[in-house]
Formats: sequence, C-alpha cells, structure tokens
Amino acid sequence: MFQQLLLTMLHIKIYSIGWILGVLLLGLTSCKPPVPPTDLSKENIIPQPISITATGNAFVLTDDSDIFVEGPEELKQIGQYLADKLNPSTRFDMKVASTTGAPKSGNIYLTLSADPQLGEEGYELNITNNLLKLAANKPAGLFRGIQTLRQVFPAKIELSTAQQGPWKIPTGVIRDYPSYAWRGSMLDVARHFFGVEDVKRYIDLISYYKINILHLHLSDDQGWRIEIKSWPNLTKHGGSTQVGGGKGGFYTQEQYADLVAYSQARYITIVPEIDLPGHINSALASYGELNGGTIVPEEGRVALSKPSRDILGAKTKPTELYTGIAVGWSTLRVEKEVTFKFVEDVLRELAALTPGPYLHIGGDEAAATKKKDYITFINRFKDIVKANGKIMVGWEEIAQADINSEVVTQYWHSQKYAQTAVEKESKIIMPPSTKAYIDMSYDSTTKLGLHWAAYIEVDSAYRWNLATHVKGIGRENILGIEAPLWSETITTMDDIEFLAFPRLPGYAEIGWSPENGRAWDEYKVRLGNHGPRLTAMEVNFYRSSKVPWIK
Ligand code: TNX
Repeated sequence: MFQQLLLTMLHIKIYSIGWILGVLLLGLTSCKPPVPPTDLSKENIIPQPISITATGNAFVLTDDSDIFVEGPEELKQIGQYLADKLNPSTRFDMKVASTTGAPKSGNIYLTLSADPQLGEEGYELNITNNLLKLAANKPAGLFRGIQTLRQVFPAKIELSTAQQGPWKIPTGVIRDYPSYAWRGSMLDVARHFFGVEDVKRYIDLISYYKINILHLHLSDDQGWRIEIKSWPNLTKHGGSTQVGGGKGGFYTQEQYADLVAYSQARYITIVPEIDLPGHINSALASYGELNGGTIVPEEGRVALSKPSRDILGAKTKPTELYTGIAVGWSTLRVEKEVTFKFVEDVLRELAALTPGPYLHIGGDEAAATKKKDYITFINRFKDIVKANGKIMVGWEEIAQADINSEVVTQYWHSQKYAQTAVEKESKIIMPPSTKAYIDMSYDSTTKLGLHWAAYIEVDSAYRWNLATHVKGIGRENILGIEAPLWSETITTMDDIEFLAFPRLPGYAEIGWSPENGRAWDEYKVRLGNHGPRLTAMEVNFYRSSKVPWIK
C-alpha cells in the first residue's frame, strides 16, 4: 500500500516534470523567441542612408571578433577608432590587424573599394551572418560608415561601462553617400571661450552625425582666441576677457594644432575665422594703431538694427576691452598700411596652422566701416587669402565687394546679398538664421539663447530644404549647410549641448540625405529613438515635446 502510494507519487512527479518540460519546449518553439533585430531597414539611422536592403538574418559580435583592415596605414587608425568605440561597453577587447582578403567568420572587415557612386565620403556596409564588411573609396567614407554601424548596434553600445550582450545586428546592405559636400557647424569661442577639451567633445558629437566641417569663430569684439606669434598682445590682452567679464582664454598654436589633428582624425575640416574688418574690438584694444574708430555699442541690440554714429574715443588709440553683446560698432583703420600688415601676419600664421583649404575672414555687420572702405578691405583680404593658397569664405555682406567663383559666401539673412553673390559666381553655404542658428532659443521658455531671428523648435529646424529656401539660389549654387552656434548666452559644455541637440542631427540629415521623401513625421520617430543614444553619450539635450522620445 505504502509502496503503491510512493510509486504513484513518483509517477505524478515524473509526469509533471515531463509536463513542465513539455510546456517549456512548446514555449520555446511555438511562442516567439526573444526577437533578434532582423530588419535592417527598421533601424533608426540619422542621417537617413540612401539605400538599405535588409536580408533578415543577424550578425553577432562576440568575444572572438576582431577588426581587420586592408589598405594603407591610415585604415589602422580608423579601425582603432572603431575598436575604441566598441570595446568599453562590450568588453571584447577587439584588436586591429592588417589582412589581405576577407577575414574569417565573425569579424569586422574594413577595406577600400573603387565605386564611383560612393564618391569621397560614401560607403557600403555589407552585413552577413558571418561578416561585417565596410568598404569605401576613401578613408573618410569608412569613417562615415562607422557612424552608421554604431547606430545599428543597441544604444548601450555607447556607454563607457561594461554592458550585457548579445551584440546582434540585422543583416543587409547599406549604400550611402552625401547630397552636399559642406555639412558644418560653427562654434563661437570668442564671445565665451571654450577650451580644447570642450571643442574635442563637440567634434566627437557632430562627427556621430557625419558633419564634416567645424567652423571656429576665433575672434570678435569680446575676445581674441588664437595665438598669433607676430602680434602677441592679441591674446595676452585681447584674449583676457569675454561676455560678462569672465577671464576668457585662447588657444596656443600648439593647442590649436592638436585640435586640428583631432578633427582630421575624424575627417572634419576646421575652417578658422578671424572676423574683419568689424567685430574687431579685441584687436583694437590690444593695438591702438589698428583702431579705425568705434561707434557707441547699443546694448540689447544684437543684430539687424541701425547703430548710432557717435564716435567713441580717438582713432589709433587702444579701445577698452568689451564684455557686452552689441554688434557692428568697431572697425579696422583703412588708411594705414599697418592694418594690412596686421591682416597679412594673422592670415599667414593661421594658414600655416590650417591643412584645410579655407580661411574665413568674417565680413559681417561692419556697420562702423564706411561702404567704400568695406569694399577696399574685402578686396584686399581676398588677395591676401589667395596669396596664402587658401579659399576665402566670408559672411554674405562680402557680396558687395569684387568676389568671384574662388570665394565662398555664407548666407545668413539677406536674399539680396545671396543673389548678388551667385551672380558673381560665388558658391553659397546656407545657415539661414531663422532655421539653422542654433543659438536661437527653442521657444519663449528656453533659458539659453537669443531670439532676434526666430524661436526655432526642433520641427521647424528640420522643416526646410537647402535648394528652395532662398529665391533664386538653387542646388547648383549651394555648397551645403552650416549650423552656427554663437555663444553670447552660453558658458559651459552643457549649454553647448543643450542648444545643439537635438537640432543638429536634423541639420546633418538636411545636408546628407536626399530632399525627396524627407518628412518630419517620419524623422521625428528616428530622432526619438536617438534619445537613449544621446543619453548614453551623456549629451545634455533638450527633450522637446515635439519628439516621441523612447525611454
Ligand atoms: C549675428 S549673423 C551675428 C553674430 C551674433 C549673432 C547672434 C552674423 C554673421 N553675425 O555676430 O553673434 O547674430 O545670434
């Protein structure tokens, strides 16, 4: 009897274990297993690639994966850059090695191609279940492709601490290349100074969205930020303050060279700007002989209003340092050759520090400069830049001078100047202040920023096209987009990030992706999916209510 009971109980137990196992097995086979991300076309990539063909399988990065490069030495650095992005979170300690031909299964393979459609910056990312292959004509294309690859991995890939895998990505082919050659952002380090580490972080953040130009606004009324060895007082005195009266600062030439190298390794060209002949008080305070007379700065006026004409102090006397935010009240002195000696020295030293093809001479808001003097200035700057083997870039007002196809004009608000520039065959960069000025507040509650041009919410920042924004200026006239971040109201890296993000990814897409088919309603979903990525990168971004942020 007792034995029978025991047997029955055992039977029940065996039966129930079997049943539980059965249910488990059934569960594993009939319920959906945890779905691997198998549709490459559903990934939230910004800027949107030209074409994505999904093949429905998955590639898994494992502890055995390494990065193999085939091509010149430079590719090893790109491979190392990728390893440095993937290793901290995966803890796979991936190594970079050279190879001839595709490596064995499970690895990443970077190689060069000869594919005319891909151009200078395009790439093809070919993901199969056993190989992750990235090919491009130029190293720059590989670097851009790596940004796409980062965005295909789960957001936590961007964290600097160890994360749990699996590191699965969907298979397929992405072919991609930019619409416009110039996709830039400008950082004003003159109104408030930002040190080398901040600028490097900005370079890192913009490179994630395939931006390829960093325009540095290196001088203005409030501060001179780049060491010029032949005119040392520019930084010694002229760099010693900033808006609000803080201590300012400047880059030594060594620090600047370090910044240039850092951006080169991210395939970003630095375009240095020295703002001339207006916006020049920091130089006039440092060397009185350059002073062409200043007019009363009108506080509270930021742009677009008429200055008064009262001359402050005497020409040729050093001015006082300035810590307000008015514009258009200082000018270089046109009559004396010492002014042009100064400009030659500055641009020569700057050109020597600049591997990129461009030098920006400012040229904006020179309201204290007489028109005929302004034209004399710009024409002479043009010759000086050319003599240094560089291409001159200037704000739209330079259209009044004798510019030509060798000069690049930066539009900001005047249709008339832009059209004149185009008539003179100058190519245009497009940062319309009502759409792409990232120093404009998002709305009336935003604590940072100005709003003289507009309030620019994230949707408004995205909803426009380069080729149709200014009447008479078409695609053939436009080099590309730029998003300037003027720094009157910002003092920290957190502030920079708050105004730049999340508008900057939208500008990157306007410059990179075809206009056809771009729509805010579709884009905002992808942008919302970048919330966790920006968070993982510790970006202090504005959580706009227009965007459906993913938690
Ligand atoms: C106008 S637009 C400026 C800058 C100011 C900015 C503030 C242009 C070329 N110049 O000097 O910093 O407005 O938004």
